[in-house]
Amino acid sequence: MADKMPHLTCETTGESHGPCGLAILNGMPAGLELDVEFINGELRRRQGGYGRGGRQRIETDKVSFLAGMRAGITTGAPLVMQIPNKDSRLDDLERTPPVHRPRPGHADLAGSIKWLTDDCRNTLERASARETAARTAAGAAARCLLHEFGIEVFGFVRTVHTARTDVTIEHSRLDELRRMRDESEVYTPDVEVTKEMMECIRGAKIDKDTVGGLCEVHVFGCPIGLGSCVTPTGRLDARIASAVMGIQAFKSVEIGMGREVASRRGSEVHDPITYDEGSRDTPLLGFQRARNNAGGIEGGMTNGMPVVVTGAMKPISTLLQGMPSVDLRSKQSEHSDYERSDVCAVSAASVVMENMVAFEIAAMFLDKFGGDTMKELEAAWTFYLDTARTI
Ligand code: EPS
Repeated sequence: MADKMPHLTCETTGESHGPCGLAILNGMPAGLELDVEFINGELRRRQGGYGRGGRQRIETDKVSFLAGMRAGITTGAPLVMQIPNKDSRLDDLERTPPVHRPRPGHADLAGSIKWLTDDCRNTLERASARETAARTAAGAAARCLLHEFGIEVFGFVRTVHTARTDVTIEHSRLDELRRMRDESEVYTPDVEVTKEMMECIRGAKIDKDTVGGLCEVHVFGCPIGLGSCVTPTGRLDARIASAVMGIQAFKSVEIGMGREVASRRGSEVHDPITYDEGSRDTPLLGFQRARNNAGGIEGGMTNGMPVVVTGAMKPISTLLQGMPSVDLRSKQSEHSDYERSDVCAVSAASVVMENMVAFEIAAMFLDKFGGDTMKELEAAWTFYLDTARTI
């Protein structure tokens, strides 16, 4: 089924040990002030989290704008964002040698066969989660647009291995939750569970192993009607699922109650609708929901409730103890090669996911209201909300 081109697109390029990562955004309206401090703050958060490897001590990720911006304001031209790599050494074959023993779980094996070589290096350089620096910058830029319309995004770590927080995320407590999350070394707004999660990571490190976990993202303030039910690819949940699964090492994504819906009755799953004239001015336009099992999306469209997304990250596939593998040249059994890596990168992944979900929301926002300029966007948004309130 044909779908119209989305207004906002992003492509990235760059190798983990090449000179830089680049993000190229098409479709940003002219007249948006980009908060460079905010974008760099997200890049800083992405570099953090207990369990990261040595690379993050080398890099200090900061964005520079190569095109599409003038004096801090978007021009409407493609926006090109660059993040330099200090650890740039791709052409130095001694320091960045060929890799012949693929790591189970990594792109190494499939990529080397796909590109018809016994050296996994080119594959792993591009498959590396270093690429997520560029994507985080892109998502954070898109968030600058969402800020203008009061849409807020909050991501955190729900689980690391067997440790889980049961914290509830409420819009009214967002500042406090953000502060707690930012004080936690694993980006979970729960002091006690932070310690448990760190213990899981520490234990894995001692055993030369790795651990994964669940990241959760909540989006507050979306108007009713972002996304569409008329084409499969126009569905917001489909776009979010694609964006989250597109993050390195993610193996599943769920919206709201997620796969739990399969084992419950309809009356337990669907969120009853009531009407309250007093909340006519909120994103709900008065149509209240006492619960949010749908995770804010019905029929592929926002329903005014917070959008809630959970993504599962597998344990990093680079294990210090190695895993049974074969040498691609000799076909003999060998342990997989070790590349410097992380024991756990779930905290960093929660920042990437937060910004990826934000990017998709911004893309859908522009699909519905977008024009060439922020002025047109604001006019379309105001017209829509004013008209929706008459229904
Ligand atoms: C990462 C940079 C990489 C890895 C990690 C994430 O840097 P390097 O390979 O030079 O240590 O630390 O990437 C992976 C886990 C992976 O599988 O490629 C980053 O900046 O996030």
